[in-house]
Amino acid sequence: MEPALLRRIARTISTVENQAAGHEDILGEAYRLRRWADVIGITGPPGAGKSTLLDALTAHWATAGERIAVLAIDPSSPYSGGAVLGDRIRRQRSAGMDNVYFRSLSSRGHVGGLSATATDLVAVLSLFDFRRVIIETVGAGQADVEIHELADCTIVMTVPGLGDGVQAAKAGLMEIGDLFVVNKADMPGADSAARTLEGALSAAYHGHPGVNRRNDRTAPARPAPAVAISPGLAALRRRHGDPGHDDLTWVPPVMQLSATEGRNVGELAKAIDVFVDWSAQSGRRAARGRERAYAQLVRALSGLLLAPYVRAAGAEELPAVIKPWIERIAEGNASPAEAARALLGRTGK
Ligand SMILES: Nc1nc2c(ncn2[C@@H]2O[C@H](COP(=O)(O)OP(=O)(O)OP(=O)(O)O)[C@@H](O)[C@H]2O)c(=O)[nH]1
Ligand SMILES: [Mg+2]
Repeated sequence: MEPALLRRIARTISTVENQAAGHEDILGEAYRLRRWADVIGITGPPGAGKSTLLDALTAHWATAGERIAVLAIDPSSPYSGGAVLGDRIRRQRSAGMDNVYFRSLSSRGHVGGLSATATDLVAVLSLFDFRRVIIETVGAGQADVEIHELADCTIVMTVPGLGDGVQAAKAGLMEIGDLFVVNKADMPGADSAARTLEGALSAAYHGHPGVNRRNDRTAPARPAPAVAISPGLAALRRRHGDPGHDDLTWVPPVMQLSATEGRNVGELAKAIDVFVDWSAQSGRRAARGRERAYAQLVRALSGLLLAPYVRAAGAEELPAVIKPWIERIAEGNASPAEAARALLGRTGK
């Protein structure tokens, strides 16, 4: 990308982040785009090789001429400041590549939460013709859960010797994966880790890995397990389809690769495309989009509704409209719920 374009992207993003003049027009345009960049989330335990894979995938797509953005979530530890980020992000292959844009994002201090900010960022990057946005998260903590609401495709990564995938199950990662990767396949134990993961997945999914069509002759003729449906299984079926009802369902594949050697990275890139296509065809992408829109609308509404009552950041003074009610509550002359109803009645006029 030319320096002028890079500056324009940076300027546009800052305008939106700082809610400076013109940010509403930019978002207005971005949210009217028919299709955004595909958001690829990479998650897994610390040290699994997420950054190395992110770098390899980015280089793979950028070499093919695609414009790729990388969003790095800085954990903002109060102890280490931002210094951790430099260590966590390895960009050997994609660094300096022309069509790669890199942006770090602190996990703290976002009005309306990290995913609100990240969603706006994806929208804005889509204005600049980015084909994909890749996000790495550690797979633990609230920030990660939020980011997964945004991902169009989530890659869950594990490595041999972590108790063979049990670790992933424990961390609640089994539920969010669209694709599973056993990284460091250049080391012993990858086969057994992959088999254990496949075993765990086959207990919840029906069919062969990848796209399954109803009456698919290649799918093993195995009846769907006749167990009572747990909330977890119900969530998986909402996400990947129910073989009893849907024409198109998805069974997450387990792939072995070596991010450092670049082995199977091209195959993973292909699998991501297959999943994203399935997701669009089966209506899952649209369904996720509606869930996202719902969460964003609720956030936007609460922001607007609360604005007259919220104390400005750093200010001592309470907004005049709520002062008398604060006194009444503090003196035992009204309950908070009564005060809230009275205040809303007032603004409703
Ligand atoms: N042998 C081998 N080592 C790998 C592979 N992929 C990554 N590594 C190494 O594993 C270590 C951690 O890699 P990172 O990519 O930083 O892992 P990460 O998951 O991003 O780590 P955090 O961000 O700290 O959670 C580095 O020393 C990598 O070189 C692989 O395929 N094989
Ligand atoms: Mg990392």
